[in-house]
Amino acid sequence: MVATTNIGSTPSERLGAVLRAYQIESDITAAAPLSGGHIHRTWSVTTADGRGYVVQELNAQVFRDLSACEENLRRIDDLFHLGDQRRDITIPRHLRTETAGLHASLPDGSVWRGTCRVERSSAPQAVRTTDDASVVARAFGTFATALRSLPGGPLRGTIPRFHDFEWRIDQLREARLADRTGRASGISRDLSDAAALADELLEPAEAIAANATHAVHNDAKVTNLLCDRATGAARAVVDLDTTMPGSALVDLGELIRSGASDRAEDADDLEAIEVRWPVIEALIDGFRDRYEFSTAEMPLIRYAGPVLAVENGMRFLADHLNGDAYFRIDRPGQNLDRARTQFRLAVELLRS
Ligand code: GN1
Ligand code: MG
Repeated sequence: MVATTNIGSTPSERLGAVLRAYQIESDITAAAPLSGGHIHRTWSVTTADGRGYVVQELNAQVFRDLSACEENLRRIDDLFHLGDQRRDITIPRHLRTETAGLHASLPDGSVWRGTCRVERSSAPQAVRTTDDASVVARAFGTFATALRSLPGGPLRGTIPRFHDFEWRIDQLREARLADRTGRASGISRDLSDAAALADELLEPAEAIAANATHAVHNDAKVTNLLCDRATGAARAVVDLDTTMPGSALVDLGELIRSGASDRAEDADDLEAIEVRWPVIEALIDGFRDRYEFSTAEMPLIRYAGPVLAVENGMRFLADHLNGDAYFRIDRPGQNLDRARTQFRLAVELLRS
């Protein structure tokens, strides 16, 4: 169900229109963009009555089935807010429109989603210590286990073939052949690195996909957890649009590829990228502390990080070839740097 409302032209007028769609009439006193996501645009908004919200303008090119997202999010919201609340993590509570919809659409065609802000929390930019690693991995393990008790059958798929490794290989090959931006000849070394790594990891990637039988987060980057600013304790798992059937090994792999190094995802000093084995161990132990892998999954744990690094690397490289149409960039060459970082991480992770 989508609500419409009048819209102004400046950003804060648009944000005001979004809040009114959620029946929030109090004036906005502060609004700040939240950086980090590559797909949606996100703002933190404070109103005159002292309340805080997070609103997102959704990228409907990437999420083409917004009704699947909305249905899933409603069920996940109910699980965390109406069901058993004794877990040590939650998710931000979704705002509802007058007709109880989660999405609000403005007359300019934009579609929005809002949640209550989780106060006194922030997303850590990186895992600094093994203790940080345990906190974040336990939180995502708890999230995956909580989803096992979701009533009402499987969640809907929100993006088709999202973690289909072989399809990501095909997409990269197509991008190289189409060469829409003429960039292919300048990155032949990266393309051959990608091909070699993809070849090495195709078999474990397919074994991981064969275990894709439960609802998981599917984008379990370490920055998708909000932690208490004072204590560092996990508070809320965020960025739930891709929570759909998948493999918990994918979530663990995302944690490893995003937490293994203390360098940024788009670092350009590749030589400085080192993987921190004690951190990786803490990520694996923390996740397993809260989520029980099957015996078939256990031998695949060691491949989870490299598989997800290469999968993301292939996606970044394909997007670089396609003219940066999918992942938002702040500077030219950023998707190429992101791809190189992922391939470098995979090589380091495979040294074990
Ligand atoms: C995207 O928007 P964000 O940063 O949460 C992407 C993930 C990638 C990630 C890489 C829907 O997530 O799959 O792993 O970038 N999300 C989508 O940082 O494609
Ligand atoms: Mg995401």
